[in-house]
Amino acid sequence: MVFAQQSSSIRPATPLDPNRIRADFPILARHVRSGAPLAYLDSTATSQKPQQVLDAMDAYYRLQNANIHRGIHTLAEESTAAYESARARVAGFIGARDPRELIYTRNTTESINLVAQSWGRANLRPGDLIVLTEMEHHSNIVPWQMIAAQTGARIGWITVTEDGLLDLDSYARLLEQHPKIVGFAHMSNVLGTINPAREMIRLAHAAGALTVVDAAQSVPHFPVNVAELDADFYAFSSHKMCGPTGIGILYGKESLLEAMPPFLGGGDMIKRVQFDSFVPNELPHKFEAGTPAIAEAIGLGAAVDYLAEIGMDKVAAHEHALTDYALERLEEIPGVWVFGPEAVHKGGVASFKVDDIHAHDIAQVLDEYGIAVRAGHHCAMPLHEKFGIQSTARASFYLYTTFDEIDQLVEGIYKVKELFS
Ligand code: 7TS
Repeated sequence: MVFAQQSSSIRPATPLDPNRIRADFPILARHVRSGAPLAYLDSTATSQKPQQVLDAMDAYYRLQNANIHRGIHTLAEESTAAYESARARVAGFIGARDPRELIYTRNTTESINLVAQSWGRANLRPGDLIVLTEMEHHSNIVPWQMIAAQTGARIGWITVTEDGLLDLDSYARLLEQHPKIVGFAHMSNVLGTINPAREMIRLAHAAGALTVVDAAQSVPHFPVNVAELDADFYAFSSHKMCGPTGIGILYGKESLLEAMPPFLGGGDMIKRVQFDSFVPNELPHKFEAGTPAIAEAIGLGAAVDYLAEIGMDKVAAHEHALTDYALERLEEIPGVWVFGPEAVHKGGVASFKVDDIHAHDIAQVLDEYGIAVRAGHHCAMPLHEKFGIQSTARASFYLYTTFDEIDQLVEGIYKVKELFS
């Protein structure tokens, strides 16, 4: 039998008091299963939402609800102003020069599909090279496989090293073949690796390629500035950054978006329609066909205000302290192996295996103790295949995560080991 040891790990300093932050998140007070306090360690899949976001959406539906860009009555004007104000605040949050460079989509997945279909159909020819990395989420793989099949383009892969970093030599070799576009995750949702985005974009541009960055795990977790990064396209989801589901962002440089054909057709995205033709609308509306997720955009605006008020540098430092502590504590447990690089290269993600116990069994036992982790391939099957791993359990951290929850996880893993020994 294996017992939890009294840990000698020291809790690193953090600029945030997660217990104060937790007061903003009603769901975190829940108890689950047999009454265990919830330890929500699945924020990489989706984050929890603070009262401020819930209130903004509730107030919108109670007081302002109307369709946008269509009416001249008071409610329509207020709804439109709130929807556009949220866009401007998100633009400020990521350092975009102009809110017109932000397209509302449903999520990261739709943002990347928009680039692949709209930019890809107009620009990719047979034999053209698309460069991706082996650590991508399916949402930055499948849209490119689809457009490659449609256009005859091919995909080349930046390899991942044994320690979970990108092999930049393999990137250099691919760049010598002059790819048209390079797509990569700013931070991996499995390994936690934070990739050197600025340098990778600089190298892509020097080789004449555009870049599309999957920012699903970066914008929620550390400060980003798209203008400094010089990113061409930058895609992320509201639901992972304290906002509601159903809304995401595609940032694109104005000149690129201007030149791209519309993605979806319908109302709002046109200036004029005749029986035989249409004239697309101005940016950003050209890419926003139909009635959008208005309350959700307003919720995303409130989420961005919430995170900005706390300070993304503090969120990042808190998660870094948690990750340091979690990796140290997990590695104390006999038979536990953590996937990915050392803490210094990593955001708040720990994907792990325990002996040869199946990840779903781990997650199920942990759930009995109130601990929510994800188990599986985390929508990165090629990465798991490369490393010969079926699945891992994954704990992930956010601004409301406490050191006590990590201790709770460690205790839970000892219980798992006990049960399966
Ligand atoms: N890219 C990365 C790096 C992600 O982590 C995710 C979601 C996506 C893209 C897709 O985001 P969506 O909002 O369009 O679905 N990641 C996860 C995860 O790790 N577990 O559940 C969803």
